[in-house]
Amino acid sequence: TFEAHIHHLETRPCRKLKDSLEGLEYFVRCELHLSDVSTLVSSIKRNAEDVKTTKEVKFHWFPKKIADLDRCHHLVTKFDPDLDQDHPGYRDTVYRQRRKMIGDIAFTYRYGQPIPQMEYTEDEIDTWRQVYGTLRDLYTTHACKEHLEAFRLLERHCGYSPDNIPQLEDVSRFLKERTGFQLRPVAGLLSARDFLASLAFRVFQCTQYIRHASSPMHSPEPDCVHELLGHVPMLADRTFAQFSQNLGLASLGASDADIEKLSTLYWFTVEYGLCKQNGEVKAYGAGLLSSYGELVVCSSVSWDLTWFWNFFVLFDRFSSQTLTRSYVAGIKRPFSVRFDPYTCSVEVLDNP
Ligand code: HBI
Ligand code: FE
Repeated sequence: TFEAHIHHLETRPCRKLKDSLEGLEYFVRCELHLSDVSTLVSSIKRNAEDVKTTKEVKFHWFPKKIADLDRCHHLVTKFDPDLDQDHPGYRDTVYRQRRKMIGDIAFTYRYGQPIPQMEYTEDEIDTWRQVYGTLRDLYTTHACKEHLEAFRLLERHCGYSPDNIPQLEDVSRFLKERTGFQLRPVAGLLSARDFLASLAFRVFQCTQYIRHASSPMHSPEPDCVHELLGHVPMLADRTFAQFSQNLGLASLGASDADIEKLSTLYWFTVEYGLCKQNGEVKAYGAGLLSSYGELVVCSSVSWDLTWFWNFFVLFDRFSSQTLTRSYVAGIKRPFSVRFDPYTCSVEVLDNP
């Protein structure tokens, strides 16, 4: 079964069979997946004398090479401090100016440039110190082993410490060596389509500003605490890196509805994923690992809840296999994509 949207339907007397009362011509304009066209046509053919079709192929533009990510910069402004009245920085013009200044660095950034170094203020480092100290203590008992292992390396090699906000360029170089992932700066919450597209190229779009000082333990939008403490350590794991890239590849050129599905999958794994290691519930989702309140409660979660089992299954084999089979297989595209690691570009293969 498949879905088709009829935009126009018209019947008119058949020109060939003018004298016959039965002969009608149907003129239909509809929208459907290219991969379903042949099924539709053959089912109509069973009832109609003759079927003529013209088609207009329509799918979303997507980046084909890594430098095309310069065009993937569409932000969702819902949670940014200029518009969201609940944002802790909404009434703080100094904060908003600072955040805008850091955001502008991301807007002018082009692929291939080094990520500009940030000089953070004492206040910003102070916010960092508070979250860092609190979360780091919790990791020992609450974080999955992949996160813990990467965190140790980041402290040794990348300037992760209570008194220093790591530089994105250093972190990017570290990840590149570990899993081929790299960072690029982004000005705020990116659209799901652009965000997922970057993952296809093993690029993680990373915010560089920090949350408001009045709320060190929580931020309504992604900030560098969320990215550096939550996402980055996981991206240093090979299996997780492959999983992330697969999500990204599945998103290229997908319909809006399929992007929505992939975002949901992303949400329940990359952001809020839990897993069981040596009989204990551990967090691997960045939303948990970067938020005190959520990290504390997640280990008291009852593992009997079946929906948590689903997270576990996804985590345990969250490499290509599970995803490709169970989820990505449900996403229909009139083409398939293949990543070429030598050129960091995507080959588009037309399905026959
Ligand atoms: N944008 N900067 C940024 N950071 C994220 O973690 C992020 C994003 N946009 C969308 C997103 N995450 C996901 O929640 C999914 O919608 C893909
Ligand atoms: Fe995130």
